[in-house]
Amino acid sequence: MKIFDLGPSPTEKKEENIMDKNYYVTTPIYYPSGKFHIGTAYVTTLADMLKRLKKMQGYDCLMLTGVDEHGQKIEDKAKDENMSPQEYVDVQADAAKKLWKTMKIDYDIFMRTTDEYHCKAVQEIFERFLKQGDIYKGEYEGWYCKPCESYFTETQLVDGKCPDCGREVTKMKEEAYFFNMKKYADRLLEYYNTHPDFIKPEYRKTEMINNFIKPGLEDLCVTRTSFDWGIKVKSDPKHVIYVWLDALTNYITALGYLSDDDSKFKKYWPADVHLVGKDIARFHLIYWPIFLMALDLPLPKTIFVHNWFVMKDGKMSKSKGNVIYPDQLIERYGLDATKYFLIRELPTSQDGLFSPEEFVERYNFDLCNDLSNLLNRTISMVNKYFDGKVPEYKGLQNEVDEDLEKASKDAITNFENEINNFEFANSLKAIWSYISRTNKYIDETSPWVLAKDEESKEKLKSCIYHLVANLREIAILIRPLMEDTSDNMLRQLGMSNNVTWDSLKEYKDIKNTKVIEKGEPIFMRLNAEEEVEAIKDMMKK
Ligand code: ME8
Repeated sequence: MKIFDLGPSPTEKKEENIMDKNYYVTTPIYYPSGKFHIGTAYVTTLADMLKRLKKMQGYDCLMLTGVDEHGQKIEDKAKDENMSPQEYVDVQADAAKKLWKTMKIDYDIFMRTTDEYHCKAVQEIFERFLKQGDIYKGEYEGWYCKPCESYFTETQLVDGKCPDCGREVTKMKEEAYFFNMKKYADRLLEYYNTHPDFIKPEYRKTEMINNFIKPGLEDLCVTRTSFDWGIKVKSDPKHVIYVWLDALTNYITALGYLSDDDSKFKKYWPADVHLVGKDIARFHLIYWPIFLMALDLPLPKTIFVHNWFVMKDGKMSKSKGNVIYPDQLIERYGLDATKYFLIRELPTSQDGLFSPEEFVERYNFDLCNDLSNLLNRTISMVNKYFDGKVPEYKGLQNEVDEDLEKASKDAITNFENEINNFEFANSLKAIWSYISRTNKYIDETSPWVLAKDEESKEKLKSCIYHLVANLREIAILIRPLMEDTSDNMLRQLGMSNNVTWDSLKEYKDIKNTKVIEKGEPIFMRLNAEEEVEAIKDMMKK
């Protein structure tokens, strides 16, 4: 029985539009320069959540992540470690994969830019740009930021320092190839203006226009001769291709673009969403679309720019001793609590704060008090009043039931709306306000009072049914982010974990269900003081 209409399911949509059944989500490919902290783990967690959600909704999904292995930074790092660059990146790529395994990240492709098929495609793309006249040879003189591997003009510097990372820059001159960005500036602006979903959130578009496009796009230097570790220009091998041209194209080479088998490219391109951090917005919102225009390829449907996790004393850095790594949190508090915190605490409008106090508070209030206790109280009442057997749906007994069912419907709509608006922290807020509403329902209906009077038996059945139905719905809603918790909840409720997004339509259909005899807390209350100290210790290590 369908109780509310979620619109056509993707399976129904398939017939209408064959393109709609695919979903391609990407993370940036990481610099393999050491352990990933919680900030860097954020975007992969988010991509994984979106992929799992779309998968539950019936889409054919593909998630791409990987490592960005070329460039001077990597060459230098390898030297520091007494390794060849290839040895260094091999070790780092394994470490990245290990973390994603710990975090149960369900990626489909792990890109390594040192892979031969990628290098070959990048070389071909470069030659095509040369042939088309988009790339020309010249001489470059400018202010170079080594960590960012970027040149800047005098006017782009901020207080004489790199505008991206704030570090020292040096004056350098070299023969180089340039990409004629100016040629595409008007087309890019036109594209921004005619595609409102292209850049999210909207304010990032304004930043690009005001800071880079309006003042006049500079042509981009796309080769280097000052180092070796990169993809060589086929027709002029003393030049190495600029790491960003190499890295950005991974989104299409990973799908087999320019390879013998480009079936994935045909199926999944253009990407539904590229997720990128604010520091790399310019590369994705300006250079990448221009490269794609030059290749005559469609642009990704959306590029979502996220903010950063910062600490009370500013950016995370080893020298400040304020770095926190996801595996440390996972080991002590579990995967789902860690992922919940990451998505819940990073708003779309500003940076998010990581503090040990906040982490412990979210754990104790949201996960333990609100969610875990709701499950526990419900299971114990089903056992106490009905020997563990969940009563069947009894219809609405009163206004409170009516209000609760409306809340159930709203929770799904609100969650989906927030996701569609790229408000991921708010999407969790929507679920948790539903959890609070359900907790309040227990107080409003006072089942322990209903249980005393035989005449209110039907009301008691309805009350317990609603609690179980809400918990089942909550388990489905949190599933894209917290699958283990969702599994655990469904198991305790005596239900199958074989659920899809469409299962949300079965709110009134729960039948023949028996909950477990004794509920098991899914999150145990933490001793706040002790745990705040424990997290502070992790940061010092
Ligand atoms: O930028 N909070 O790689 P990367 C949130 N190789 N996100 C953070 C963060 C923080 N504190 N610190 C870093 C690169 N990030 C390039 C990408 S894509 C074609 C090439 C994010 O390893 C950062 O914003 O430096 C970026 O999105 C991601 O971590 C990887 O950063």
